[in-house]
Amino acid sequence: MNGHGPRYALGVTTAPTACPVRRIAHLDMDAFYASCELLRYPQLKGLPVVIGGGRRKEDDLLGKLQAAYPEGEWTEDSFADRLAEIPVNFFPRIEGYTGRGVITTATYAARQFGIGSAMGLMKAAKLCPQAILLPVDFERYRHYSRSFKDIITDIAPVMENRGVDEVYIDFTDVPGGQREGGRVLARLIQKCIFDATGLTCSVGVAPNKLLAKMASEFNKPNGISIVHEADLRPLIWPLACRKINGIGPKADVKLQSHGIQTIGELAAREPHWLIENFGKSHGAWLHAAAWGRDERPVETESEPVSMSRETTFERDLHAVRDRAELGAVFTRLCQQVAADLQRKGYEGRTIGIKLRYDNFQAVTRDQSLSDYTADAQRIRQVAGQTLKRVDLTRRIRLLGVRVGSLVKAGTVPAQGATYSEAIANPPPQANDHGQTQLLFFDD
Ligand code: TTP
Ligand code: MG
Ligand code: MG
Repeated sequence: MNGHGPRYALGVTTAPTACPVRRIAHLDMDAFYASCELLRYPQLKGLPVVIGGGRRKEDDLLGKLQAAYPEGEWTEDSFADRLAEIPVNFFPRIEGYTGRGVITTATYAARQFGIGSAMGLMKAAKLCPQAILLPVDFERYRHYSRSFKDIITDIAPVMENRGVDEVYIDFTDVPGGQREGGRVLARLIQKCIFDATGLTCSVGVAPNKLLAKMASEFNKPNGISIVHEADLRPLIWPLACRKINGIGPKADVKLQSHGIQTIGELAAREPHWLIENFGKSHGAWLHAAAWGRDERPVETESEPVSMSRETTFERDLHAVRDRAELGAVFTRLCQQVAADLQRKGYEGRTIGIKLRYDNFQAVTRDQSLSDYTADAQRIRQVAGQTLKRVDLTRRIRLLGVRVGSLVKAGTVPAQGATYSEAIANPPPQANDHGQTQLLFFDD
């Protein structure tokens, strides 16, 4: 599994455009964590699957397979490549679950049984004992999160991150962004994300963020809904007030105590009444929201401050025993970061590595150069130096390469001395890991 993507500093804000018509999209991935899992276990498609809880002893799939097939058909080495072949009946079921774990999400098949996010696993076990239970793997979801967002910004650059599986996108000035109210561009983005990742998402396009966020839920999963101002009365007003992003359970209880159930009922209240009862700013906001008014801009992040690539191994690797494999992965990560930098037109002068050990402890090391680079070999060489400063006697779960202190390529004059970093940086500290220290540096 690979992860990559630029890191951004907060900054630039885009102001809403008066003309052409403002079209804002909200895109949300469908059953996100579960869909990421189904990419590696396609045999579970269409089945009730829930994601939650920690890794349990009884979830040891390889152990179960080896016990069932003692002829040595299933080995640790080939396991990662054969996940799609694991028979469905080997997957752990939720039945009999005891503990306090909660569900992060469930497939749409599981939702038919009334299972959903934030529900206790024990309750879910009662609703649908045959549901398959998989543990969470945040690194995997972060990887796909970065992938789908990169695809979006390649097509429509004004994107605001709203968490792991959703974004706002300003369609207003994007070619095709106005066609069919945004449907054409929404369809293109859906297709590009699906082609690249195999994941589906739902998109709502509307005059502003508030309405777009509601619209993206109208046709889940894998749907598109287009909302115009004129749709307010028929489409939005019949909805419960809770559908407005910003009206939480408490505010809803209070609204209900005043006999306000739907957004239409909220819209019918006089603004001064709302202000009297809910305070000046909240009351005014409630009124504006009920009338579908929202001027908030789509806030992009400014220039990336770093770009990185990382990979989580399907089995933990050892610096000496898996040296060739690790060396090859390391080189590939450097090449990928270099390609990312070149594609996006950046160079960096801080080169770093990240390691996560088998006990999940993570370490990072970096080194700064006196000049800027986007060259794979150079990144590899400097990243290799930083590896001397970490413990390589322990098994490694994840390896990452990062280039930071970025500038737009070509904006810094070339330096005469290439290796003056030897002066700028103290030599790597003494390494007491003996035989492993030459790893990666001599190939
Ligand atoms: P959501 O977008 O709310 O849900 P979803 O993507 O699973 O399903 P939908 O098709 O309805 O959009 O959340 C995104 C991910 O965030 C979800 O896959 C898991 C995680 N999450 C939690 O861990 N806990 C929660 O309570 C919720 C709501 C989500
Ligand atoms: Mg989602
Ligand atoms: Mg979401």
